[in-house]
Amino acid sequence: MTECLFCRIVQGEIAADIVYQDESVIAFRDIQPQVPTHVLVVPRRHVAGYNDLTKDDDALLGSVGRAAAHVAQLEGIGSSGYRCVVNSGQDALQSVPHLHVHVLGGRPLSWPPG
Ligand code: DGP
Repeated sequence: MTECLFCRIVQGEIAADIVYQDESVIAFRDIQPQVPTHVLVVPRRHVAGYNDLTKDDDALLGSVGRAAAHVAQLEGIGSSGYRCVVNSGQDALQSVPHLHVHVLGGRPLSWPPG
């Protein structure tokens, strides 16, 4: 059994509130939402993070990006605005080593981030 938390969600071993899925990605609500809309878009195939991307992942990254925009539309924040965040490594507080895009919105967001 895989030890990767998000691989286990992808495989259905751990429950999640799934808002969208297709052949390449799965999108589910973050368990600790930081804003009114907080969804994680995760590739089904395990990639640990941005530092691990190779040319073979170009299509995968495109699928994740398009899915994030689609999720924003589904969640009703596509027009009002939203932020896509990928935390990478210790200083960025990446806590789950499986690539994921945070789709954040539902209220005006400040800049720069903390
Ligand atoms: P990051 O810190 O960028 O690696 O974000 C990981 C996010 O994953 C964090 O916001 C909390 C969320 N998370 C952690 N465990 C679970 C879980 O079991 N289920 C769900 N839905 N989200 C989780």
